[in-house]
Amino acid sequence: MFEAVSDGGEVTAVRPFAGDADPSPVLGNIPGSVRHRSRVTGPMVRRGWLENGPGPSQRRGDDEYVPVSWDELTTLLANEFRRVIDRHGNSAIYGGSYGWASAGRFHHAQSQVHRFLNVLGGYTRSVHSYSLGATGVIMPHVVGTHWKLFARSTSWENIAEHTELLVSFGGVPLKNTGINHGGTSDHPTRGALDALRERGGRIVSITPLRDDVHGEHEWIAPVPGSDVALMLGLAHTLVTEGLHDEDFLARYCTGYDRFERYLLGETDGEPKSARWAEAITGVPASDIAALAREMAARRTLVTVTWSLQRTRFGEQAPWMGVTLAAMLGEIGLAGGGFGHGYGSMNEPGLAPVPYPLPTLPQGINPVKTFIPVAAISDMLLHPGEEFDYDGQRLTYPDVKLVHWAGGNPFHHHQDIGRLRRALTRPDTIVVHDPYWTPMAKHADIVVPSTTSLERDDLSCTRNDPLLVAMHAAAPRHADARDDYDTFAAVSAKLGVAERFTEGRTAQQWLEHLYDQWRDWVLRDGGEAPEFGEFWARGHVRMRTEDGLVAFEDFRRDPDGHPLATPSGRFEIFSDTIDGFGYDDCAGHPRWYAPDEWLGGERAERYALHLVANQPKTRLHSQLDHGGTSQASKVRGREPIRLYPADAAERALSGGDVVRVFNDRGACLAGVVLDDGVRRSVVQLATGAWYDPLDPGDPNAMCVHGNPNVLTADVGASSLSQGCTGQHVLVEIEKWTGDLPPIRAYDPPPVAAGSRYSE
Ligand SMILES: Nc1nc2c(c(=O)[nH]1)N[C@H]1C(S)=C(S)[C@@H](COP(=O)(O)OP(=O)(O)OC[C@H]3O[C@@H](n4cnc5c(=O)[nH]c(N)nc54)[C@H](O)[C@@H]3O)O[C@H]1N2
Ligand SMILES: Nc1nc2c(c(=O)[nH]1)N[C@H]1C(S)=C(S)[C@@H](COP(=O)(O)OP(=O)(O)OC[C@H]3O[C@@H](n4cnc5c(=O)[nH]c(N)nc54)[C@H](O)[C@@H]3O)O[C@H]1N2
Ligand SMILES: [Mo]
Repeated sequence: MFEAVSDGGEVTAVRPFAGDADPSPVLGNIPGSVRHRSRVTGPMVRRGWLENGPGPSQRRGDDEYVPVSWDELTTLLANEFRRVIDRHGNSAIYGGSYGWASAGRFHHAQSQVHRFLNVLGGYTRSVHSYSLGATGVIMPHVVGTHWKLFARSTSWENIAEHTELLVSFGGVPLKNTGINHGGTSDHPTRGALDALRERGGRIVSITPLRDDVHGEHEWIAPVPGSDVALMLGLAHTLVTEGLHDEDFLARYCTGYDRFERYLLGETDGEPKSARWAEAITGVPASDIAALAREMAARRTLVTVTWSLQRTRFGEQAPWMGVTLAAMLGEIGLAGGGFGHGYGSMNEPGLAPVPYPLPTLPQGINPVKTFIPVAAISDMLLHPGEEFDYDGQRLTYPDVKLVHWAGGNPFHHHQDIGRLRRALTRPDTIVVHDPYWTPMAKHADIVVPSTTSLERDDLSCTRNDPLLVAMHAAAPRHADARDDYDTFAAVSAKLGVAERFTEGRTAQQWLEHLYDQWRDWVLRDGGEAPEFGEFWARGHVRMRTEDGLVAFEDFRRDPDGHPLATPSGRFEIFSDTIDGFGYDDCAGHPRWYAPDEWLGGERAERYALHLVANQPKTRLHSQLDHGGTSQASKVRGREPIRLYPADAAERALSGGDVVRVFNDRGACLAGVVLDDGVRRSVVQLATGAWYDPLDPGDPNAMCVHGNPNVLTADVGASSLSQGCTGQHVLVEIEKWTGDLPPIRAYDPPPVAAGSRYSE
């Protein structure tokens, strides 16, 4: 949350929200963003599509755009929806439209597009997120929920006061806690960790990057992707030394005994001892055993960041994390137990609001076809084929129209070369975005959206006490429109305007959603002013449930407050998952060696493990052209951090531009040396806008540094099919050719003297 200072139609400065203990540096990207040259200035249609009509095309990403009027654009859209629905049915529309778009409860792009497509009779949707693809499927089987693990987690105050030992897989990176969807008014993480240490608490951070925890802590850097082996080594020490809590395991868990047989090697002849773990993780067995003993001796919180499940076999780390915490027996006690996502977002540890938030109703989708969200390329490339998902055999639909509003698949999806081939298949691609992102440059119909800075809206999020009046800070840029207005206009052409708008203007919707929310507050015994007063005041404070301890009720009364699992207990062994018979996700957590890791054969060809984590300097790809993001670039390229000795072996120095490559693709990046990076690991954040050297070649090198030209497009497992973009093996070499210019933020070629500009 911030206050915008504007001048001449542009936001020129932002001030963090008053009272925010630790505002996010990402705010520095906002000034200058409204009128940036990468804005889409008006409705545009790809020339090939305009001239030849809908159909598969190799020209996407390498064509000229023709400006059209808003009336032409909405007519083209209405006709194309009618054609696709009449000829192919609603399941031929893919409207998953994954992405973060921007804050604001009413103008939220995904809610808008889903509501619109439901009014038209529905669409093929997507389930779960790139954030939590594996967790979203596994944790309901294991703990009966996934979102409550974050939204109703043990509070930061409680951790600061009671945790003696914080053992964090993935660290607690402050860089990520700047962010929460819907805006966030305070950032308590830094203060809580400092307070924990001042009290004598200790932090052990298990991660390839030392700066995943700020300040003093113990850093353990196992081979990336080997955390489950490390956890098993810890668990093995607990059992063999009699340090596990048998009462807890018997009372609150099911299936521990079957897991224990695996742990002790009774099922496969291989005890998962600390020594066994040392061979896989590179962490000395004595350190593993010592840590296990300390964990048993002190009030310990085991946390797992979301990054660990954004990998192949990603289900295993959170499952094994819960199992380890269950063996320690402190789940449900102050400062102890299990956490998932501390340091992944400014959500775990923050107090939730007890009633619903203002929400645009999305309507009902009568189409039952869906895909796991990260199966987008697979779906487009393999219509009619079957695949596994959470115990079901599903079939990919034959999608003709792809509709995206508020996301950037060129940021979020893996193996961009494959994605580009997939995007040649549909008849029509529609993209709403304020900016000429790479996805917009692959669209047939480009709808210029306003940014949240150009609209009035309401902002809030589940784990923040404030509901904020977002006053527009600048007039609409050029010929951009609110997505709501576009959908209303297309609905009108299709004769369903009343169902989409319910007769309300955007302003009336804000008041309506506010009034509905106000009723909930008043019924809860709280206070909230009338809309007019709220709007003038700027924000209103909501009640929050402070001081939560996760699973406290369950611990106190497991029969009265059972978990929503088949057994009502933590499922260390799940009969349900076991019954699926998958060879990549068994009935209990176990170690699987991935392909993209230093311990396998592939590392002989590509000897560096690339961690493609979240960027410190922006939110995903958003405002990559902004001040904070640009300040981090090295000769215009995304920084790649590496260990000095790894650089020396390749004759590289800080400031060099390198080619990062494997058999899927290549990108350029700028070297930053850092001895806080584990040996043989390199770190290249996501979010540099894809910038192909030759836009006509799907396998072109990205001259800017987008790691998703390198990542593998494979699901976490048959269970979840979750995104695995966090890890990939690469090699790097010095770039000795001419340095290609960065064209990522330039608009594509636009036809001159068009009908529209005349
Ligand atoms: N390799 C690798 N890949 C990853 C990850 C990883 O760890 N490694 N992480 C993944 C994760 S966790 C996530 S969440 C995804 C994020 O992927 P995305 O959410 O797709 O990324 P964003 O850059 O946030 O894209 C949001 C888009 O919405 C647009 N937008 C903003 N406001 C509006 C609006 O009002 N209307 C419209 N129509 N558009 C708007 C922005 O300009 C931007 O293009 O990436 C995933 N990809
Ligand atoms: N500044 C900023 N903050 C963000 C976002 C952003 O784009 N920018 N995106 C937000 C979103 S949508 C999400 S989903 C969350 C994502 O939250 P996460 O997925 O937790 O975030 P990452 O930064 O990808 O990863 C966190 C850390 O995990 C470590 N790590 C990677 N691989 C391994 C491994 O194999 N083992 C261990 N032990 N550690 C490993 C890395 O060092 C990395 O810094 O972040 C949110 N916060
Ligand atoms: Mo995410």
